This record gives sequence, structure tokens and C-alpha cells, in this order.
Amino acid sequence: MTTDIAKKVTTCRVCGASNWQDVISFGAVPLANAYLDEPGPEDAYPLELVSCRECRLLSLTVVVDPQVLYRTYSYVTSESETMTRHMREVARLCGERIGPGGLVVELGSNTGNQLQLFQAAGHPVLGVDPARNLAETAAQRGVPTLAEYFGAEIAGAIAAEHGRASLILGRHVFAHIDDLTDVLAGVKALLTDDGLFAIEVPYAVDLLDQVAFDTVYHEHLSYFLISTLDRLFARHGLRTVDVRRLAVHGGSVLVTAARADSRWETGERVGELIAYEKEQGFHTDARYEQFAARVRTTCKELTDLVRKEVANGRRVAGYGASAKGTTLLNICRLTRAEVQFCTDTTPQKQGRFTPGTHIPILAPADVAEQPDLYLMLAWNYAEEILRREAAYLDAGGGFIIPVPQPVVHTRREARR
Ligand code: DWN
Ligand code: ZN
Repeated sequence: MTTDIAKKVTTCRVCGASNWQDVISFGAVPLANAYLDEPGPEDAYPLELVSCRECRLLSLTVVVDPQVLYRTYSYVTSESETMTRHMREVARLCGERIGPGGLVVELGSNTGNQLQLFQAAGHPVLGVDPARNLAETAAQRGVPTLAEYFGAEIAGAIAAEHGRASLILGRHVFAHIDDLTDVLAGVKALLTDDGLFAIEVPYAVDLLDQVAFDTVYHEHLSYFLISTLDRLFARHGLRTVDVRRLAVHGGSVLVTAARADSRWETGERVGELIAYEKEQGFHTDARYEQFAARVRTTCKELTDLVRKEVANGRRVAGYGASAKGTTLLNICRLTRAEVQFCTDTTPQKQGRFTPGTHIPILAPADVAEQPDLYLMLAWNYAEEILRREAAYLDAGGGFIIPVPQPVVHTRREARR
């Protein structure tokens, strides 16, 4: 499908091959963050995963125009305990390596929370984020932010005005970018000779192991293995220096790279994970076939479970109108008939409706009567939410955690 808004992927954005394995097709799905002011007709685009047989990039088959996806963006970096702790850890890990005083540039800097931590440690900072609404909020917080898409041209302009960067950071943004060549050319233009490029991306190993199929939506164009990223960096004159597995967003990796000829040595974890991916079959068609089968099972079990609870007179609502919730509700065909409302702490989402499924989104404080069960659409924060909602659980409430296999958590039991 090629339209003005969605263009078909032909060659692999990492290795240039066009030898794709079809993994799974979810049909046409609306954009994950396109919350509606009123329920009504919406555009939907094919949501299909393919795997490159040359480099094992897992990719969507269409690229939706980033001007449509990101110019105004409703996802605001979470200020939850989990995410705040995590961002401190990222600032510490990266800060330790680059030493004091160097410029830190963040791509997809959202409202500037991460950069504030670098500012507090004495670094000059600059955010780059195409969302004008978010860049404005960041600027009000004292985080200078360019409302632009990062690439070679912008990188040159930044280097000329601010000097070169000791660290270029991109948390959950690299997997959203189609033209990786332009971005990596920008990285090379902007980094100091021994500067570091650090990205945090969902790890394809965790996506498959956790059956986290709901993290597949049009914003996430790529799902990376370390071996795939390593190959990408090498193609562009960079070298992987380190990798750390992280629990955030259902399993992510913080991957650090530097210029191929820089002083940095490559840590052991890089080779270990590359070997692990091979051993575990992530370079074979069979591993992706198995994933597709598990997705179908999880989806069916979840739909059956929710419908059964509703048929038994239980009231079900969604907890967190996340982007992945859009995929989950649409793929499992759960609509307002099953899920009466969703709660979400983000003011920009409240009073609106979920894409495709048209479920009203409420502020948590506006829930008049708690449902019997919450379907946890922000399951990546499950631990924190279960702790925070102790009173609701004590009063007999329950949470359905949808992946890897749907499980109902109540005070009395965890059942399937
Ligand atoms: O890459 C992306 C990731 C990092 O963030 C994006 N493309 C979009 C976004 O994905 P998401 O919307 O699935 O992310 P979250 O952080 O899992 O979203 C959680 C949602 O739930 C937010 O809207 C906030 C809300 N929430 C809530 O209502 N109560 C979250 C928590 C922790 C809560 O207690
Ligand atoms: Zn490839």
C-alpha cells in the first residue's frame, strides 16, 4: 500500500536486502496515538510484521508519514516511579562515561525530563523533538528544544551553533525512524571524536519471549536484535561499545556506540548477546513462526477471558490508555461492549476516545464506581500499579495482565 500518508517498505533499512519473511498481519489498524475527540470514522493502515532474512531486522511493511505521527504528540514521558528511577539510571550510566561538562543532545526529548537530569549534573543540553506541543513544554521547563526531525542537516546546524556533542541520546525514538542513514550521518557530524551515541530501544528478544505483540504499532517501524544494530552501526562507520538489558517498556536495551576508530573498546556483553540471539534461533524463520502462533493464542485467550467475565456480569475497564492498548484492543476486538471505559493520567488523553474501539478515556479521579476488573493496558508498569492500587485490590478488585498469557490478579489468587 502506497498513499500520500503510508508508503510501502521494499528494501531493508538496515542492510538493503529485500528478502523478507512474512511474520504476522494484524489487518488495518488506526494510529495508536490518534485519540478521538468524538467517535467517528477513522483512517486505518496495514499493521504487518516482516523479518529480513539477511540481518533479521523485524520491520513493519508500511511507513506512515512522520508529519502525521509526531507534529502534535499526545504521549508525554511518564513521571511514574518506574520511569523516574529508570531515567536517573540512564543519566548515571551515560554521565559516568562521558565525564563532566560536555554537551548532551537528546533526540525525541519529549517534555525534557531526561535532559533535566543531565542539566542538574552540569551538562549543557539541547533537545530535538518534532512535536511542537512538547518542545514548548520542555522550553517552559528550561530545556532548550528544537521542534525538528533530527538528520544530517539539523546536526550540522547544531554543531555550528553549539559545538559538537559528547553524548547523543535517543530513548525510544530510534525504532521510530525510517531513514537511519540520514540520522546516523547526523550523529557522525555532531559527535566529538570520542563522543557516544546511546539509544534505548525495545529488544526484539523480549518482544518475542514476552509475546508483547501490542508494542507493535505504526510508530514502531523497527524491532532490533543486537546483531542487527551492530551490523547497522558498522555499515555507517560506528562501533557498538556496550549493551545493557533493561526492564522498561516490556524489555529494552540501552545500546552505546562510538566512532569505529575512537578510543572506546567493545565490552564483552555485546558479543555475548549476539551469540545468545543466534543460539536461541533468532536468525531462523522458525522462531518468528512460533511467535506468530503464540500471538494468536494469547489474543484468543484474552478475548475469551474478557468476554466470559462480562457474560458473568463483571464490569471491565482499561487501566492506562497506552499506545499499545490501541493495538491490543483493536487486535483482540475488544470494544465498548466489553471495556466500559479506560482511565489515564495524561490530561491530553482524558475526555477523548480510544482509536478504533471508541472507548471513553477518563481521569482516574472521575471514575464514579470502580469496575470489577481492570484490563492492564500499561502492563509495563504492573508492579508499580499493583502496589499503588492496594486499596482497590483489598476491596475485591482485580487486574487482567494480558501478556505473555492473560492472567487475572486478585488478592485471593492469580488465575487464568
Ligand atoms: O515508544 C513509545 C513508548 C516509549 O511510549 C511510544 N511510541 C509511545 C509510548 O507507548 P505507550 O503509550 O504504550 O507507553 P506507556 O508509557 O506504557 O503508556 C502508559 C499510559 O498509561 C500513559 O498514557 C500513562 C498511563 N498511565 C496511567 O494512566 N496510570 C500509566 C501509569 C504508570 C499509571 O499508573
Ligand atoms: Zn536487513
